[in-house]
Amino acid sequence: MPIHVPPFPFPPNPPSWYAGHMAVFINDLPKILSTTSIVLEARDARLPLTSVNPAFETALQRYWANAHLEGKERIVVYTKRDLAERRYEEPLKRAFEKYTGQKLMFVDTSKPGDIRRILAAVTEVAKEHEDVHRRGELLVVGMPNVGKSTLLNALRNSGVHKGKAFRTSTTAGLTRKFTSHVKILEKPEIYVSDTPGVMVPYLGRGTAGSEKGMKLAVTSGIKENLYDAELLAAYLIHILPLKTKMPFDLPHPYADFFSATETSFSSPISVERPHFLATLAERLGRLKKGGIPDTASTAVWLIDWFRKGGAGRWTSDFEDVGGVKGVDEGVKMWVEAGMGVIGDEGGSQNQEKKKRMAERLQKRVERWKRLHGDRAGTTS
Ligand SMILES: Nc1nc2c(ncn2[C@@H]2O[C@H](COP(=O)(O)OP(=O)(O)OP(=O)(O)O)[C@@H](O)[C@H]2O)c(=O)[nH]1
Ligand SMILES: [Mg+2]
Repeated sequence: MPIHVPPFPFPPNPPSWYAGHMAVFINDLPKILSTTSIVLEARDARLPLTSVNPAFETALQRYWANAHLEGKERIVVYTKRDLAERRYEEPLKRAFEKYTGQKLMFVDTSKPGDIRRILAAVTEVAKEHEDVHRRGELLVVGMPNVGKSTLLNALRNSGVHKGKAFRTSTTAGLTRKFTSHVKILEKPEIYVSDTPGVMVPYLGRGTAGSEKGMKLAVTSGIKENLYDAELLAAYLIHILPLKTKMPFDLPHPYADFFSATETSFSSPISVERPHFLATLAERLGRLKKGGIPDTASTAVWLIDWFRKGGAGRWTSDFEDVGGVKGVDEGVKMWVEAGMGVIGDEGGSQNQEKKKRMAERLQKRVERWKRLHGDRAGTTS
């Protein structure tokens, strides 16, 4: 029997998270780019489109296009390859090359072989431009928690056999300051700079914006506690059956969900009807006084389980175009729609709003610098 999946009741007004340190970094980016020879843009392989921040694209186009400095290159790296579906890699490579000219690489930062491939690509670029840049200056950029600091530590370990230089965390937003000048290779000489993850200031209107936020939240790409855990768990429960083919053998939580929902799928799943969470809470023995299932703590457990790959490999963003066979079409549509840049409706009111927003951001930049000092030479 085909499963009819009703739409998820997304919450209105998706929260975004554009912290002071992000505004500071974007503000300083032109200056930083002037001394950078290689930009390593990190994205999350589970969310090939959602994890792209158009701010970097804009900055590169604006500040590198007329820089009169040859030998500047960008390398796009999708991290967390171990958690994503491998069959998406080749179609994504082809589509991105075709529609954006970007050459993609995929990496599991814990795999030395993957890290050696990235280091080889970086070395090749540095060598190619040695006559222009005596040494390579690499800047990593990307959305929060995609694995920028981990990737730099791994490159350094592979290149100069040294330990961790950058702090890492399972939650988004650890790196808050620009940290420059860490050597990752002797010959050719290559130095790297770590940067704070930068979110998009506005996730977008309606379901599309809400879903973007939820996807980032379930993959820990957005500040913890912006979303209620039970709401996120409900979203997870909603998307997992669409993506994963699992045997229906209990005690797999998805199997529980599947059998629970098959009988109740005719009405929309709502956060108030947490069948699956209650079943799972019982199975996990997470009970409150009187034997009542503790769905709140079970929701946290479920999200953690998913983030660690419990549901298996998972790649999103192409559901609307039929999954992996629709990658070409999905990337094409996304590029034509402006690569995730949220609509510029034009008009004087909009211009006015933009101006006010820019002024507010500038104030936040100044305040953050007053409180935390300037970026140069600081570490976090
Ligand atoms: N499974 C998996 N986890 C990874 C990979 N790379 C990084 N991580 C994990 O992702 C989490 C975030 O890593 P960080 O290096 O702190 O991420 P970041 O991009 O520097 O984050 P911010 O500084 O907050 O922007 C950590 O728990 C890492 O262990 C990977 O390839 N696979
Ligand atoms: Mg970091």
